[in-house]
Amino acid sequence: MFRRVFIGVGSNIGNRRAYYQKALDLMADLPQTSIVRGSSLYESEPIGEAKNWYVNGVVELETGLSPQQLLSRLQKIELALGRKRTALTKKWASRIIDLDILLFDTHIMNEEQLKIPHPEMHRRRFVLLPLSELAPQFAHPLLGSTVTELLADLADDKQVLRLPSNG
Ligand code: PH2
Ligand code: MG
Ligand code: MG
Repeated sequence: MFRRVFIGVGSNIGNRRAYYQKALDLMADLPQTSIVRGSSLYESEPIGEAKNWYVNGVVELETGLSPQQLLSRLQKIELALGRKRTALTKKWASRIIDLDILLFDTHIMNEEQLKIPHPEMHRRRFVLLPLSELAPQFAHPLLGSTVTELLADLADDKQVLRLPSNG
């Protein structure tokens, strides 16, 4: 059975757009998985201690992988792109690439290694803005509000700026 999944993508070190594109290419190569659509890219003010601004976006996948299988594949892609293991343990550290499962259909999971929906997604403009391009009416499985509603209620005042698509 194929599931509709949304992945949050972020990079704030080095050639951020190149890492972003490479991550997309590697996700497209995953077994039983295809990319449905990608959002525009955004440049976003960092939340947390990192100083570099991020390039952020959201990618919609269709996958026959389980949530655990997908998580482990995404972690392999992060490492293949050169993300350091130390950065995996430091929550707010800068990173070459960060691939987060935001939504996995309407699944709810609350395991130590994998919480779905992503526990911070409804509080982050850099997630909700790109997600609203792809799935504005998608209801958050725990909160019931749509992405559009979450965006309207958002307290996050950090800047999130859409990048030109060819720039
Ligand atoms: N990711 C974080 C912490 N802070 N800030 C922005 N703007 N974008 C991110 O992707 C991001 C962040 C932890 O994953
Ligand atoms: Mg993250
Ligand atoms: Mg992550």
